[in-house]
Amino acid sequence: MLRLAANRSVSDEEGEFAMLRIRRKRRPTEYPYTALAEADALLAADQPVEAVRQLTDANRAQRDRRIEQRLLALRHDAFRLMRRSSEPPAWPEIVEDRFPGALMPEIHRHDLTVGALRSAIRHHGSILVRGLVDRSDVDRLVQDIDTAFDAFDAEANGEAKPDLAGWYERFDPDRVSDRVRRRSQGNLTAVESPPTLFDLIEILDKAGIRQLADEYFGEPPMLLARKATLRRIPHNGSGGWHQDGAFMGAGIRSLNIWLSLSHCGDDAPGLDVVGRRFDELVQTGDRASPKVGSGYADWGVSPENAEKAGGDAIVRPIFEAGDALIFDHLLLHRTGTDPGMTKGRYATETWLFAPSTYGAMTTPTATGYSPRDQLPILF
Ligand SMILES: O=C(O)CCC(=O)C(=O)O
Repeated sequence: MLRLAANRSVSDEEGEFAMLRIRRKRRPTEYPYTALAEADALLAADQPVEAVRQLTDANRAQRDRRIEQRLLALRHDAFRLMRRSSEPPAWPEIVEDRFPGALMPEIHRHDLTVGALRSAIRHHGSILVRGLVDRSDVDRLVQDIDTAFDAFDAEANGEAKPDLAGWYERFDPDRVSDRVRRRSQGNLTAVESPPTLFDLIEILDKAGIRQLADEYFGEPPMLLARKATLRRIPHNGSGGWHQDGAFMGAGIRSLNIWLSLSHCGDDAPGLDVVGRRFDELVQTGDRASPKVGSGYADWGVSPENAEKAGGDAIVRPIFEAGDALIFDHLLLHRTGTDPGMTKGRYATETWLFAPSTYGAMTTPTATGYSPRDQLPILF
């Protein structure tokens, strides 16, 4: 018998190749490979949205980390491949104020319509929606956030924890976020935990957010991958006044679904909000402005300028778990803290975006890199 390498014969090698062939042949007939192969075929046929829909159905029926990872990659591909108009749909010019006198209009989830949303944002800057998400979904997201943070920490400390596999995965297209600093402030990017992202999208869908955002924008919403955030901030967590449009681009169309996952605003950090509509950016770049979120000081607004812009209209609502504040990139706000607070707070921040306004989010440079680009992906 022909010897190939120490202690290996042709029949050994043939046996291995045969096993490989069997494994390869068997793959497409087993879950999740069947579902993944179908999604690949749809992507090759230029149907990424259908591929995301089918993989979502498959994962809903049987959760699988490989599907959740592939879904994220597909969402990213889908935005890059989609044919986008650069003409934003016309918005109504005249919008009635349905909440005269309110600093922060407040409604129950059952009354959340596109008319109420548009009216509140156009005239007051935001809308507080009570009970947007129910208790079991709140519990699921809190558990997901804890697991995602554990997975991030395990990876950062070089610990192998097989039970946490897939719960933290670096999203490579984001080449700029300082993950360690964000984590130290109690923040993790939602797309970097594909199982959490899956649940978050499912839960917001169930709450009617997809349809609402679609009607509001007049086009299907995209999700801003660099900006969607899981928050587990400590009792003394803080953040300065800002408008997100200062670093995303003031000319975009956006909606942030800020979802509280624990009681906050009195004993735990909530949100301070200027209860007014701004149609443009207020003065930034003040030397006194603190560093905020993933932004830089020149995007923040100093307390003095915030006070000047809306001092008599600053509100700090009390949120219960499941309540949401919906606003856009022009709302002036900050994390609302007091030295006497004793509890931490869980929340998610989901920024949705109208794809026809992508041009206003990019500032082309010689290298092609745009620091404003928050990496939209299919929602
Ligand atoms: O959760 C927080 O404390 C800050 C939220 C925020 O700044 C935002 O949603 O843009």
